[in-house]
Amino acid sequence: MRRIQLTTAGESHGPGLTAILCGMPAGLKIDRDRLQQELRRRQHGYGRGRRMQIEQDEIEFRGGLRGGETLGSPICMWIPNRDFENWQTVMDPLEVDADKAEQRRLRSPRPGHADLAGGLKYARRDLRDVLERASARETAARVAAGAIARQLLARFGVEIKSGVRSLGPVGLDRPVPSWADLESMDDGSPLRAAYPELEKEMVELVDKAKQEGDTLGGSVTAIAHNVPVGLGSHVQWSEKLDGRIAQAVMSVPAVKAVEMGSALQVSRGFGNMAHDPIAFHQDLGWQRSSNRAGGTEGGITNGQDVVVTAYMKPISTLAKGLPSVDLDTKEPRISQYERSDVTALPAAGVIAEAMLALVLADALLEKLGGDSLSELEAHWESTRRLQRQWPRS
Ligand code: EPS
Repeated sequence: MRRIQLTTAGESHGPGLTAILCGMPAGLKIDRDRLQQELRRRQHGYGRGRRMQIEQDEIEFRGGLRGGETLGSPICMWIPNRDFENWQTVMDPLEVDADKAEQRRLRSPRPGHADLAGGLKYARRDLRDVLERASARETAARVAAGAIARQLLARFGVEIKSGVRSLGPVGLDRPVPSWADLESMDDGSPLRAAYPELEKEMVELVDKAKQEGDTLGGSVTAIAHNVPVGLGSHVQWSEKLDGRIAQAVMSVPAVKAVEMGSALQVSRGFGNMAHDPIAFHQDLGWQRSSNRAGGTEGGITNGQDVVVTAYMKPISTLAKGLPSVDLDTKEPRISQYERSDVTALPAAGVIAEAMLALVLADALLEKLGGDSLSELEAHWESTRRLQRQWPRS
């Protein structure tokens, strides 16, 4: 990112998570309740494990705000891990009980998780040292930071939503959902299905996977609505907004593919069915009759909804395990299991929203410049005026 920087810290069963968000303008009022609401949305979802009954992600601000308003300085947020009290002897930052740590040592890596590659890379005898940071627990910090970004975007009329488009094979034959689909779905339903009529079948599939000690993936679509024209740029590969969105969304744990708009569908057909016809309306301005591109052309937002779908592999921690090897004996040994989720797709949608918000806020700040919200708003007005006058100006 160019104007915003986000650093997170913290282990899954350590004392807690920190997010430090730099680059936000001064003068933005932060609604803590809305931020908490995002954290609650991330914790919700059918198929989550017992951990979600332990955690109650509560945000504490430790820097960057005064009286609920941003100061332009780094915003530091802290989310305690309630589970830490059950893990302190093993996960204390300064002193651990060697026997207990040995008992909880991870020594048969899970295929698909960071365990083996991370253990080799960082030369850790206990793969827990990798697991703890690779855990998707870290995404609570991202959602907190994303909630600040979306409060900035909201000042410029941008809204973001998401829904589960498919789970395993269920829903794969459906088109990528539209903003209208996401507006009419029930955000609080068990699986946050973008097509509510699929919810029952999805729930049954999660139950089946759970019974069999297995896991499930699928796809989630996040959409940003009312996005200003002109974020990102065609002039340099690294500035293309679709590339920046793809990187951010691909970084969501277990996401292995990212699609803008209806890319998969259009890649299978001819050009005459792949693009979004251009029209001009005297009162409404530039119009499109479809949005197959997903809101960017040439890496620049075109005023259409920004539509991104993330494809998530099934979670790699299976109750029944997967073929692996014991690090000490080098003998075959099924990968270790303590507890985990069957699927975290509903949460992945909320995390994808947060990542999209961070990228769009970054691109908005880059486009408009300014250190304070009032400066940004003044720049926004003049940009809009110039865009309305174009190409006469
Ligand atoms: C996770 C494993 C589970 C999830 C966790 C991510 O945790 P535990 O190992 O403690 O049962 O619940 O997700 C969260 C804690 C969270 O807040 O999302 C993993 O291995 O990625």
